[in-house]
Amino acid sequence: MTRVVNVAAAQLGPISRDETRTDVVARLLALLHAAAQRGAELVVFPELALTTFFPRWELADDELVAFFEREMPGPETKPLFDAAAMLGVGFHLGYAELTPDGHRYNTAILVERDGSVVAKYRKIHLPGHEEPEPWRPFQHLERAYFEPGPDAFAAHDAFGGRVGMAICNDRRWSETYRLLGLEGVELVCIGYNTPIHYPPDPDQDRLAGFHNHLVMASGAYQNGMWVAGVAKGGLEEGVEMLAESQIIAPSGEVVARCTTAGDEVIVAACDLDLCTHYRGTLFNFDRYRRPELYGPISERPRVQAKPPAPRREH
Ligand code: CDV
Repeated sequence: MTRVVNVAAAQLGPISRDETRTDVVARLLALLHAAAQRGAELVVFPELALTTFFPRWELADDELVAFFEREMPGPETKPLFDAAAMLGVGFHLGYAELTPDGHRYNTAILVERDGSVVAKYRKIHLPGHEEPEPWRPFQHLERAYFEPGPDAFAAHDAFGGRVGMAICNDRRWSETYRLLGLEGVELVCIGYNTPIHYPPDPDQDRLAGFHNHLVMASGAYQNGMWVAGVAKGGLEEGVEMLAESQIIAPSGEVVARCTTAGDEVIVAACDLDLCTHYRGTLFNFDRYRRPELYGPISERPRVQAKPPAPRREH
């Protein structure tokens, strides 16, 4: 018996600052229904999918909390859970989480086809800066607005397989996929918000799409897992965001890819048993890895190169 899961990447186009949660949830519902009509069982939404990408601004505390969810589901997001249960379609959703004791995380949840929350993941690798940097054309204040997730990458038994989650910048780090792979993850859901312009080194701008594909495809191949990478793309509040959502097989091949920078659904039949082809052969972790020699990966680097000064624009 094959274990094929029909996975949808539900890419979002830009969300403006004045769009309400209700407006955005209506867009998510339209994508969920479109995905269900195409046979999807799991719909992957992007990082921070309920609002505009607010870390681009320096915000006062009262402005900031307006972008956060105190409960999940809450009154505005409940229709998504109800629709999921009614359609029998699960989803993965990124949002800004404010805990009852005041912690702020960049979070994603995995919801099963009956509308129940299977698992929560809080972003481990937070990019950007802690303080406003006025030289930048826009800010990236994730390190000011969120605490790093305290929990390790994990595998969850869901959708007939082992599913993992990572968020945006996590996808650039090989440790993310390897740790998920060691947990037996067969499909990893990754939402992202990636400004194409990278102010500390604008030479990287032209490579944004290439790097996005490179890291997710190599992570899939080197760990024998499916990767669903899903963007919030397009021109959002004056900042061009990378789209190029894609679903990648354990072979490293892209099996479905968005062709717009707007709201768009792509669907792929993901055979989870393909993972064992790679993990049972070339990437047989137990047989071929040499973990006794990998200690420095989990220690702080002993020799640290001095980081370069940011290449500011004039
Ligand atoms: N939301 C993100 O984590 N964005 C980063 C940008 C800042 C490089 C990313 O890795 O795409």
